[in-house]
Amino acid sequence: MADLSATIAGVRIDPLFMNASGPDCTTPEQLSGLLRSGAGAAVTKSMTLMPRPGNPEPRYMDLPLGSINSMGLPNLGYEEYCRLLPALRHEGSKPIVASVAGFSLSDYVTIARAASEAGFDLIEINLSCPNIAGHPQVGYDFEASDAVIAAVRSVCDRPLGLKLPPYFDPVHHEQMAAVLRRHRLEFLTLINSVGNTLVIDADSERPVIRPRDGFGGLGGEYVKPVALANVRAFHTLLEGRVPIIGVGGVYGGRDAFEFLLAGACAVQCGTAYKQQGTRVFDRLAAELNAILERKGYAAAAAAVGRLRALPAAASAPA
Ligand code: RRO
Repeated sequence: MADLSATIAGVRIDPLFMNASGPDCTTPEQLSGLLRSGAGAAVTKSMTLMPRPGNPEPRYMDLPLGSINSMGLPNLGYEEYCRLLPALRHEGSKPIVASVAGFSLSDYVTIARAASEAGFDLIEINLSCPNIAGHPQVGYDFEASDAVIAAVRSVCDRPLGLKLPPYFDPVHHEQMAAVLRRHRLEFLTLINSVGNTLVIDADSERPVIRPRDGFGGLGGEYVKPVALANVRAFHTLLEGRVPIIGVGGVYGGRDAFEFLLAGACAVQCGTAYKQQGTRVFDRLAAELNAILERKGYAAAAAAVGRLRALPAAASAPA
């Protein structure tokens, strides 16, 4: 059996799989189910200052190769998640990750401080919710991101990380990496759904989800190459110094192995968890173990960032 653990800021995640903040991690029952499953950690739905019912339905749709959502941050509010934490601890010793969202700098500070004081094992600051009208994704504004990171860092004693949106241009990878180098961060989670996509049902001639005229975040197989590229870009730009949790299109052990090669040390699962439930985690661990054993890796950690270069091209005949 290969060692499937990851360690982030001293927090051991074994196996290295967890749910992505998003589907089915809002209620105490859902979080308990994750803690009792084969996942190595559980992540909460992004929590806001006040409880929210979220956007009108339909707001999630399975697609042939993934999903689209415009959930609109339905959650119980940060005070309830902080209150629930001691009871969730009774489900076992797995790390519990608080996902934090906000509509202002002061929201982020209030919630991050409370989550840190409550004792969540890791705090993941969501800078990339694509689905709230009038609130652009913070991660696409580098100055605003810098300000949020500085402010939450100053009130957060627990390991702190960011969940970033996908970037599509190397200039943006470099600009965000420059921001990240200015701060102490224990991890990055890459990537959130690809925001503001539109899926149309040709039969009904309508969008498949209701909110925001059908615009929503795309997940699943569609986004895996985007996610791998973002993991690779930040792993390279930050010289492997900041642990990365990869997310986007993980359905099997082979997908997870690709994320390890790109530079992730742990992996989250969003659409596949939504579609298959908690049993997905046992399958992911078994499949990743089989790949690592077949390839002679004693530990998942040994594969992190080990993407090989293509061999040099044969020189053209003179
Ligand atoms: O709740 C959502 O609509 C949502 C969030 Br907070 C997020 O970060 N990413 C996403 O795809 N949906």
